[in-house]
Amino acid sequence: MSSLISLRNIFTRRTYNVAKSLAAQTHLHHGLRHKSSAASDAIAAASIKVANGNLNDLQPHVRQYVLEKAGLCKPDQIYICDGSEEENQSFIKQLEKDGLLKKLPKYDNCYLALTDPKDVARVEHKTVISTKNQRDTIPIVEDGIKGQVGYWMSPRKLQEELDDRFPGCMKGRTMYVIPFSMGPIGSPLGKIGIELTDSLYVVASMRIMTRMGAAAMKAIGSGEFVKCLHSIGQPLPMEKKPTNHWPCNPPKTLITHIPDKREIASFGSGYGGNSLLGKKCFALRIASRIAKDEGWLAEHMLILGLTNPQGVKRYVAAAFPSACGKTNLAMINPTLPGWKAECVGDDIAWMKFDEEGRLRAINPEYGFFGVAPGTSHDTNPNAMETIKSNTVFTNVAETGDGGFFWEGLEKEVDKNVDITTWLGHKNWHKDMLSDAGKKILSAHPNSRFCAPASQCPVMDPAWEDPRGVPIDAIIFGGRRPKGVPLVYEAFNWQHGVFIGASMRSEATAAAQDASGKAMPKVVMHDPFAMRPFFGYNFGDYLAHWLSFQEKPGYKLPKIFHVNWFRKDSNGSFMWPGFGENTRVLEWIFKRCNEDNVAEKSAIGYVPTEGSINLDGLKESVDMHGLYHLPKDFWLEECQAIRKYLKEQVNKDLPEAIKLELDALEQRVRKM
Ligand code: O2Y
Ligand code: MN
Repeated sequence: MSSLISLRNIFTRRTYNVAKSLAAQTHLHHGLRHKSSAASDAIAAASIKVANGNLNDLQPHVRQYVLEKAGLCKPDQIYICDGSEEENQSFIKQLEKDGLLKKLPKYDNCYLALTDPKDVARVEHKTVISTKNQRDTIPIVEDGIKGQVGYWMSPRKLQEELDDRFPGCMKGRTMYVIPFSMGPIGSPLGKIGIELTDSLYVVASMRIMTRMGAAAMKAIGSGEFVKCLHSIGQPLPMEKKPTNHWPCNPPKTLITHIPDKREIASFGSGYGGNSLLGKKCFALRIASRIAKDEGWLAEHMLILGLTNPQGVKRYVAAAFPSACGKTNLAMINPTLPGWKAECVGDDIAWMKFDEEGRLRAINPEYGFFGVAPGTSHDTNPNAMETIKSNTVFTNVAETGDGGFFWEGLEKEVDKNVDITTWLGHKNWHKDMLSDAGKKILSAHPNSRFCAPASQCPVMDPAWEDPRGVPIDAIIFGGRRPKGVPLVYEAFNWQHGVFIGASMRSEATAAAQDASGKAMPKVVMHDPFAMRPFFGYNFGDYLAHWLSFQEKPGYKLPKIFHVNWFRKDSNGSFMWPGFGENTRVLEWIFKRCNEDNVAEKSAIGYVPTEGSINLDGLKESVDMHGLYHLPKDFWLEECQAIRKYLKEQVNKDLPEAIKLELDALEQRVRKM
C-alpha cells in the first residue's frame, strides 16, 4: 500500500490497491447493482484514497461492499470511522467549519443544525420497499383504492432509479464507513449494520443514535450485516450554493429497501429517518422482515420499567402514533407515591421469546431523536435534563444567549432574550406573522434533539442488558377525542392483535394552512403505529403476530389500549395526562398480577368502579364519562375498521382478525 500525505487534509491518506484480489472477489452475490459490473466498480475503487483506517483490516465481505459502493459513488476518499471521541471532535470541528453545525455555548458540547427548509422530515411517498412480488411488500388493493400501508417498487424500476442517482453521486466528497450495532454489542437480540454516507452530520448523529465504531466492526466477524448506503445526492462542485450549508436533493429524494438482501439505499435527504439509516429503515422496515423470518418482533414501541411501592418490577412495551407523547411516557415521572418508572427506550423495541417462553425486549438504539416543540420542564423534565449536553439540535430556534428555543419553552426563557427562528427571523415573538399573514413558528414542528440515552436521568439499570428485559404487557394507544375509554384490556392475544390492527389516532394533515389557520384534525388509521414502517405485507404481519398464540410454552403478555386524550363536550381533556398516567399504568400492573380489578365490556375488560387510583389528584375527574361507551360511536368505529381492513388488507386479512371484528360488532349491537 502506498501512502500519500496531503496538506489540504487533516487525515493521513492512503491509496488502496488491491485490484487483482477484488476482481477475484466480486463474483460473490450482490444486492443493489449498478449497470456496470461489480468487478469494474471495484477495480475503479481500487485506487481510491483511504483517509482513515485500513481496508485490508476489513473482513473480505465488508471490504467488498465498501469498494463496490465506492466504485459506484466515486467519492474522493474513504474514511473508516472508529467511533472514538477524538474522531468525533474532529468531525464536529469540520461541521462547524463547513457551517453545518453552530455551537450553542449556553450548554456543554451542544450544537445547532439548520437544514434546507425543503429537507425537514421523513418523506413517506418517496420511501419504497422492493421485492420480486408486489404482494410480498403490500396487500393488493382493488382498483380505485389507494394503498396506505407501504409503497412497493419492482426490482427493475428500482435498478433504474438507483442507476439514475448513485453513479458518481459522491464525487468530490468523502465516503464515511460507519459500522454500527443496533442493540448492545454481542446481544443475541442485536444486529450489525454498516452505513456508507457522504454526510458528516449523519456520522455525528449515528454516533449518538447507535453503538458506532471499531467494536461494532469487529463484531461483524464473518457474519451478516445490514448494508446501508446513503448519499445527500450533491456531488461537488455543486451548481448552486446549498441553502443553509445543507446540501440535499429533494426532487430526487428516494429511500429504498430490499428486505431480501437486507439492504437499504437512501438518496437526496440528509434528515432524520431518511438518512440515519439505523433507525426507521433498519430497525423497523428491514428488521420487521428479519423478525418475521426469524420468529421475533421489531416494533415501533417504547419500553418502560415500572416498580411498585413493594419493589416489584414489570416492563411494558407501548406503541403510539406520532403526536401522542411517546417520548414523554417513556420518561414519565410517576405522581403516585412510591412508584418508580425507568426508561429502556422511547421509539423502537426488538422483542423475542426466550427459552423459558418469556418475551424479552431490547431498545436497539443508543440515543433519542425526539421532537423538540412541546418538550419542556412541565411536560418532560427528564428529556430536558438529557439534552443539556452532547446534543445536536436540528431546526430549532436559537436564543441570543446561545441557547435553544421552541414552542413550549415560553415560560423557561428570559422575556427579554432575543430569539432567532430556525428560518433566520430575528427578534421573534409568538404573534409574529409573515408577509402572507401566516403565523411564524420559532422552531420547525418536526425539529429534533439528538441526545445520548445514557444522559437520561431515568434510564433503567437494565437498558443495556444484552438479554433484554421481560415484557409483561403490550400497550396500544391513540389520540381519540371521542368514544374510546381511558384504558381497556384485550380478552386474549388474538383480540389484542385485532386491537393493534384497529389503532386510530387524531392527526393534522398539516400544521396550518396558508392563512395561518389551524387545519382540521382527522382520525387516521395507524395499525400498530407501524403504518409507515411495515417491512412486508401488513396482512402477513398480522399473521405473524397471531402465530405466537400457536407456540407451545410461550407466555404471551397481556395487551391493553389506552387513550389519554378523550375530550368532554366543551372540548377540554377529561384526563390530566403526563405523570398522572401512572395511575393507568398501576391498573395495568395490577392486571398483570391477575388482580380482580376488571369487568367485561363489549370492547374488552375495563376497570371496575374505583379500581383506578385517584388519590391525591389535584382536579376531579369524571370517570363515568371517561368509561362511557356510546353505542353509536362503537358501531361507527366497527364500520370504519371494517372498511379500512377490507380496502387496505383485502385478501391478505387473516380470518382470525375478521372474526374478532365480527365478534366486536355483535357485542356492540347487544349494548
Ligand atoms: O422526520 C423524521 O425524519 C424523524 S421521524 C421519527 C424520529 C424519531 C422517532 N420517531 C419518528 C417517527 O416518525 O416515528
Ligand atoms: Mn417513531
